[in-house]
Amino acid sequence: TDLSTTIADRTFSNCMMNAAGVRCADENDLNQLIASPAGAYVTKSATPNVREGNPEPRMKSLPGGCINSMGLPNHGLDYYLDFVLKDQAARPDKTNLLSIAGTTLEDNLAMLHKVADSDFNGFVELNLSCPNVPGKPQVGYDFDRVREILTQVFAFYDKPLGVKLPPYFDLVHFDQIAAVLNDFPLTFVNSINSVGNGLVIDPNAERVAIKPKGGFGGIGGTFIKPTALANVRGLSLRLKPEIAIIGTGGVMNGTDVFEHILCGASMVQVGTQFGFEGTRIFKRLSKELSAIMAAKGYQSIDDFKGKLKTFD
Ligand code: RRO
Repeated sequence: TDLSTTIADRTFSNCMMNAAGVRCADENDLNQLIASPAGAYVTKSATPNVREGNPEPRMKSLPGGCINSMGLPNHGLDYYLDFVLKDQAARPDKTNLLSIAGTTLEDNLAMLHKVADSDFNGFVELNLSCPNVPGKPQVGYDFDRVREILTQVFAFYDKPLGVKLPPYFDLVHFDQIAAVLNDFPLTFVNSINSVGNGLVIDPNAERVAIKPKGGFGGIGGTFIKPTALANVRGLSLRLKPEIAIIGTGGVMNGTDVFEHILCGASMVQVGTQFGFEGTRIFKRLSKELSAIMAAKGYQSIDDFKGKLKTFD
């Protein structure tokens, strides 16, 4: 079976990759992704300068999931831009993703100018959905602000760019975000980031599980799959066809990947479970997805992408 996928004019040898933030913060992590069957990698969301992030403990694993309030710890844009430029020179046929997450519009514009002026020809994933920087709301929930940001970005940025979105929970919000996104030449949208500001507690200790923000943090893992699928499907039904969808959220096994693609995803990212298993997960998921496709007589992901059936 053929697990390759295409977004815009770029072909990826495998439709699975890491989700930003998980095992992608330094060269060692990124080199392991390059050596794996993943079809691409995305780098840890970058800010203009090095950031320490929030105080520890800032991540807690749970059965089937996790809560995090990392607070955007990263090596700064130059580190990731240097890495992707070197990799691009070594492997010119590969497309990878550079995630940026300025905490202000000015930071995002400054980083995008730097990327625009560089030789980078991969995809930028503009993160509009980090839930964990104290005092900074998730931009993706402010539709007018998203329009303002994209207006300023596309005034000068003309390389492939997508946005990482937070989960939406009302169909009216799907309508509203899609109406904004459809007004711009986006290459992709990635749904979803972690489900923001959940609270995990330890009943024995009668205490929260992580330190930042009084214990509130982004939730990933099995519990968020229905929300992720709803967002992939909801956006797939509303976005113009030129905008590809990357599906992220609750992917533990090949069936989960299959479901994301049925909902309309062209590429599927793995966060929490990739954190648990490391790069060996891509071999397992590839085997599991291939087995499902073979049993159904599907040769390529286009045979079922977006073809979810309803009762209507
Ligand atoms: O670093 C983080 O706290 C973080 C980010 Br930027 C994000 O986009 N999503 C998330 O769950 N954590």
